[in-house]
Amino acid sequence: MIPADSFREDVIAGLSLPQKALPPKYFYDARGSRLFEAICRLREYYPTRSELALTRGHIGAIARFAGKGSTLIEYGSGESVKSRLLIGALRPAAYVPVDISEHALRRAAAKLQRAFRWLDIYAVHGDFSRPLKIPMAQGRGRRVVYFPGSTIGNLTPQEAHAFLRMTRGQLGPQGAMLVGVDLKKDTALLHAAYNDARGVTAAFNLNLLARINRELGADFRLRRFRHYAFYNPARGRIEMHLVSLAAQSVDVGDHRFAFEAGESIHTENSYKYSVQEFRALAKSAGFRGEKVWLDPKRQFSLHGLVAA
Ligand code: SAH
Ligand code: AVI
Repeated sequence: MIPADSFREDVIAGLSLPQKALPPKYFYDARGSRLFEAICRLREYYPTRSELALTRGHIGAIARFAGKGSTLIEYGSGESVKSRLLIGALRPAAYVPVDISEHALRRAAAKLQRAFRWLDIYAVHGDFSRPLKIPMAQGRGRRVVYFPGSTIGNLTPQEAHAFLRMTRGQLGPQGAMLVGVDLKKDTALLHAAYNDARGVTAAFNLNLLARINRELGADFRLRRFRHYAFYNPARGRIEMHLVSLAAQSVDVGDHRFAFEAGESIHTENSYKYSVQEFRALAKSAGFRGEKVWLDPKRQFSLHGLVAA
């Protein structure tokens, strides 16, 4: 379970910073998860299509790398769409999807169970940025951690390093990891992917304020904030912000926060890595980059990592 108090504490702490900020893991309430699923189907949002294409194109080699009959653990499993391809090819002994969004997790697990009746599924509702108890059925083969979607890009490089180190410990010397990582590319393509014409990404970003209003009794007026996303080439990341359109104050429970016109709340980073940059990060966390697969347009990468 995600304690309600941590949400309140994180929101108050984030809005008290000189550059106001909110953790992106809170995007994913039931509506947020549905909006993210809609983003994945947008013309402009290439990462999902690219990763699906590369997974389909290299599924044989990916399955040989990961090995059959393993325990497949997926962090940030969401709809578990890409996992279907992997499950079909790997025929794992068990599948452990982990997600902070209970709604997305339960829906995906029920759908998967209908599609793969022979599969043991242990759905874990939890936050992968904190120590988590993962049910590790004994004698269920090698452990393989799957972390697709470039969700690792939503962590800072320091957080990504800590996450990889933790996973390295969980996997043991025989385990393997498959990580989907969005590549650095033409900034116009990046800009379009986070500024779609239909405004779905804007709705996804603003939904965070709606969630804070509903769950924490806050009074954000959504029309007074605008979605703003841009690529920061010096940091190698997309930054998403919500910009206050006017001088205003907002109450979150007993706390009042003042906004100047033009002041922003930083809601998400989405880091983009070259193949070499990500391999170096994985190496610093105790992994060896053994394989890397790219889609035909070379927009997205899937890294096959083993313990160094
Ligand atoms: N793997 C899917 C979904 C990616 S979206 C894909 O590739 O399309 C990111 C997913 O990670 C969402 O389902 C979200 O609910 C989950 N998530 C984000 N932060 C999380 C955290 N700290 N702990 C657990 N799940 C998290
Ligand atoms: C889940 N994550 C990898 C997405 C991304 O691209 O950073 C979340 C997202 N934010 C805006 N659009 C999609």
